[in-house]
Amino acid sequence: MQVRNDWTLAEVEALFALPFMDLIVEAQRVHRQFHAPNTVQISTLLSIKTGACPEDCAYCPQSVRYDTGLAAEELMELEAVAEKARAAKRAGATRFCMGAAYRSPKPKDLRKVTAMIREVKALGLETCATLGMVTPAQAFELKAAGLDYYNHNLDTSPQYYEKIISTRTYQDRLDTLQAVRDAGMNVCCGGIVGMGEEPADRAGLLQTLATLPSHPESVPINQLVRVAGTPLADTAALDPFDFVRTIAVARILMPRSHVRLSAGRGEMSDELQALSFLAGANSIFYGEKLLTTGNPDTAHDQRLFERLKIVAEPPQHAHATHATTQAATGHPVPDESILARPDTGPAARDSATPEAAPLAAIAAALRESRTAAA
Ligand code: SAM
Ligand code: DTB
Ligand code: SF4
Repeated sequence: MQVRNDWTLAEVEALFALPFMDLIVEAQRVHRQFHAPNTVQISTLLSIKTGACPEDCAYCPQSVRYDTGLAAEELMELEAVAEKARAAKRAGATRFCMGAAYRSPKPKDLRKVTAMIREVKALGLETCATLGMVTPAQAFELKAAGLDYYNHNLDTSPQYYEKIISTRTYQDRLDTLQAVRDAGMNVCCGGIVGMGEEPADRAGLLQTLATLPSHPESVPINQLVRVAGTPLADTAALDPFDFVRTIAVARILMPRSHVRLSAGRGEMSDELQALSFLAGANSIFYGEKLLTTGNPDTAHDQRLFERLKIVAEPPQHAHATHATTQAATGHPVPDESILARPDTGPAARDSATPEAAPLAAIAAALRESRTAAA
């Protein structure tokens, strides 16, 4: 059995159609096969260039086309970015994500951003950037500067996409993802739910992600942040259980990936976030701001982690060191982060990840568990 890249839409829709409890139990079972339980990866976002974006993404407060009251800001200076990255590290983040409101970066901007990447990397943080569309040459430039992850979202299903963005195509996005892959970077790619899409569109988004030649290492599931002035400002709220279902299905389809409980946490109860972790989310954005909108207070998040006994995942490049040293000494490796760390067992199981069960096996397991319970 393999981690699958051939999921059909019918299979994805069948997962969405499972009774909620069955879906969550199955997602948590898959989660524990592939990931350390109770462990969440912590990223911090910084908008390094804000607003005045020429694109027309209907959800986005940064588009120049919508009056959202947002003050545009030029590309930040290197030292200011480094200071924010140091603060994120002190607060416990292990990855620093730099976002820019570009359609695609211009050569002089890319030179400045690569300098930022070098600086952030030198702090011992994992680096991530989201700068819009990039060419293969630009992707190689970013990789050479030390960029670990490139975030570029598909946002929604191929069908619903044209209702949301007209200034670039779905294929443009797939081309950027291919360029990022070919340059040897980790791919961070997900979407937004709660944009008025149908359930079939959530299935279509996840099926597209799960049938990419290799799954994105990181899959952010954003709940739309409804910003006044954008065309989606008055969209009806998504049923929270449908949000959790989306997380659970992403977890089952892409078992090795980190699924990020991304934008929208500011409007979620602690209980809904806990349910999302139970459904297989194992990454968050941490810090009081996303790009332009709010995120929970760090103190609140730390308290939530304590209450749930969730611990922060060490950076991927530290995993080998962490696991190796622990195996050699028999003791967990201390970490300077202020967030708690696992005190039992290695945090990651990525060296010996078992394979995913196909849908037929999932269905059989569910039938068996129902019979056993009857
Ligand atoms: N400009 C670049 C681009 O679009 O590729 C990078 C920055 S853009 C803000 C990054 C992602 O943020 C978008 O693809 C979208 O998924 C997400 N995003 C933007 N506004 C959002 C909102 N109001 N709610 C949820 N997610 C949002
Ligand atoms: C992603 O999937 N979500 C983040 C990050 N990638 C760049 C952005 C969320 C933005 C939410 C709206 C804002 O703060 O502007
Ligand atoms: Fe621009 Fe990115 Fe916002 Fe679209 S999502 S308007 S490309 S900043």
